[in-house]
Amino acid sequence: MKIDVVTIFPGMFTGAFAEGMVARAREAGLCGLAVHDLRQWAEGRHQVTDDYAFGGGPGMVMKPEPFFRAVGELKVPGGRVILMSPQGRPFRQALAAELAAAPQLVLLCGRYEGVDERVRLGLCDDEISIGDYVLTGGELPAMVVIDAVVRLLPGVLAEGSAEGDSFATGLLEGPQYTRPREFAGMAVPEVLISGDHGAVARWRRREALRRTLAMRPELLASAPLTAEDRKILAELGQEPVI
Ligand code: 9D3
Repeated sequence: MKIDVVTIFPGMFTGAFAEGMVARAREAGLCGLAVHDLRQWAEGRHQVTDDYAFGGGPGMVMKPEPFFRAVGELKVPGGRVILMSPQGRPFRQALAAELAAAPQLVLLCGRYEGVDERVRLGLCDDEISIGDYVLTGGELPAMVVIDAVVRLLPGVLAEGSAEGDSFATGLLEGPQYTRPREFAGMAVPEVLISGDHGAVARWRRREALRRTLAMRPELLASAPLTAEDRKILAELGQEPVI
């Protein structure tokens, strides 16, 4: 997988991917990441990438030509060109998994009031939003997409780690504990110290169901649930949520 980012603020990506899992994946040759300054494809001495909106109104619109030249140069066969945009498809774990199968992602980041519509119509395979809040540009969303996709690439995580992901199971994850056994007056639940692996697994499942019911009940509608899960949920529905 090769990821190419096109942005007028390439420096924003430096710190984000200088350390951590994406940096290690790059060092191990598991993915390539190149961040490109859109201005290199802009024209004139001032390398202008934006202009006034036709029809008037406040704010600037990003010009189409630099994006078309960038993609013309960067895209490889089978590559997916994605516009980061507040109007895009909501980014979820399933979309991250779909993107992880592509040979290349070209992520286009907008700024100002947006990007000329011809970029969306004539250049992009997808348009992605990371959620319903207003940011100042597509750079942070592109970093979010890169982080979520790169950890799914073969060899980046320990074998099997991605399968247990919350959202891959359709449920939130339950509580985790490490040493010490007692801290700030709070003890680690006895079952986790019992050595009874079956009891631990049942407890973890119950806690995952409890949390999902409390925090994200809408996830339960599409989570794959067993008859036993449904029984537990019925019981939890009676319990006061702490
Ligand atoms: C004036 C109307 N705004 C549209 C909602 C304009 C506008 C606001 C913010 C245009 C671009 C932006 C910058 N945001 C992004 O480029 C962006 C984004 C976001 O703001 N939220 C969630 N996901 C994304 S992906 C790209």
